[in-house]
Amino acid sequence: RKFNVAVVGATGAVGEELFRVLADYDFPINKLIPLASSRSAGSKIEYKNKEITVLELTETCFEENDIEIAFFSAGGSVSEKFAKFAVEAGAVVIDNTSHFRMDPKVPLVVPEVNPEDIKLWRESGIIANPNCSTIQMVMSLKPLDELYGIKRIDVSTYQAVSGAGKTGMEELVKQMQAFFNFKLDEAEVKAFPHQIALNVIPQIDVATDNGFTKEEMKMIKETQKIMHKEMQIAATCVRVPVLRSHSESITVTFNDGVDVDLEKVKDVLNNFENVEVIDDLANKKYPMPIIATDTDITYVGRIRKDIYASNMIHYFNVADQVRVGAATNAVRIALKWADLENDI
Ligand code: A2P
Ligand code: 11C
Repeated sequence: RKFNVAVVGATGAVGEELFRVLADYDFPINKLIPLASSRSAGSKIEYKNKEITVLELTETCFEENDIEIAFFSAGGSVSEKFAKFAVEAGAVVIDNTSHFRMDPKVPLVVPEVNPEDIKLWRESGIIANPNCSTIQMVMSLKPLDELYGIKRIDVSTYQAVSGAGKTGMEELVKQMQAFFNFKLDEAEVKAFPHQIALNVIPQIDVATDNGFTKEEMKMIKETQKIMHKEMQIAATCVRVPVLRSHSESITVTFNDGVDVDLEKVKDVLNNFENVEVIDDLANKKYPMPIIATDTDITYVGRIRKDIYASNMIHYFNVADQVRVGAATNAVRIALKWADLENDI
C-alpha cells in the first residue's frame, strides 16, 4: 500500500536529500507534503522531476493531510514542539534530531543493526534516527561485536561541515572564496566556533561537565542504546573542512583472550549489509570522503591489528553524512516500518 508522507524541514540539507532518497528507493508514496517555516512556505522542492509547493508547518497540517509517516529534520526545538501533533494525527514520526533519542520509550534505530526495535514505535509514535557519526560507526561495530565481542571503542572523528546543515556548508564555501580573494580574515565565522576553511576544530556542539563535548557524549550513549550493550567508549569529535562525508578513525578492543584473525574481520565487515571494505594500502586504496559522497554505503579500510595487543584492531570508516548519516537511514527505517504495517 502507499502512504501519505510529510517532510518537516523540507528546504534543509537533510530534507532536500530525503526527497532524492525517497525517489531512489521508489518509496510507496500516495501524497507527499513538504513542510518548513513560514520563511520558505510557497517555495518549491523537486521530487521525481516534479515541483511540489512547500507548506507552512502548523499544529494541524498533519491531520489536515492524513499524514501516516512524518520525517522531522528541522532541529530539536521543532521536533519538541510539533512531533506530538503528527503522533496525535496517527502518524509515525521518524525524527532526525537528538530530541527524543535517549527517551526510553523511543526506539533508536539503524535498520541494519537493530531492526527489531522498530516494532516498539507504538509506545510513543516516534522512531529516532541516531546522530550521523553514531550511525556509520555502529554499521561497522555490529558485525565485529558478533564476531568477537567488543569490550572497548576509542574513536576520533573527522566530521564534514554538512553536519551543521546548509549554513555550515555555505560557510566553508564562502570562507574558501574569501581565501582566494585574500580576504579570509574578513569572512563570517558563525556556524562553527572558529574559522573552518584551512583549519580543523576539535569541538562539535557544546561542552559537557565531564570534559567531553555533547557530540562525543551522543556517540557514546547512542551507541550503547543501539547495540544494547554498555561497552566502554571514548570519542574525540573534530570538524574538518570537508563538505559532506564524515570519517572516523576507530580502535576496537575485543574481549580478553581474543586473538584477532584479520581475514575474518574483513569477511564479516564485507558481508554486512551496506558496508564495503576498501583495504589495499600498497595500492593506495582506502575509504575517503570523495569515495563515500553521494552513496549509501559505509566504507571501511586501513584495517590492521594492533602491534602490541592481539585483541585490538584499528580501522578507518567513511560515509556520506547527509545520506547514510541522516536521510537514507530515515528512509530505511520507514521501509522496514512499512513492511511491519503491511504485515498487520
Ligand atoms: P526554512 O527554509 O523555512 O528555514 P538545515 O538543517 O539545512 O539548516 O535546514 C533546516 C530546515 O528546518 C529548513 O528546512 C528550515 O526551513 C526548517 N526549519 C527551521 N526552523 C523551522 C521552524 N520553526 N518551523 C518549520 N521549519 C523550520
Ligand atoms: C554534526 N553530528 O556533524 C552533527 C550533526 O544530533 O543529529 C547532527 C546532530 C544530531 O555536526
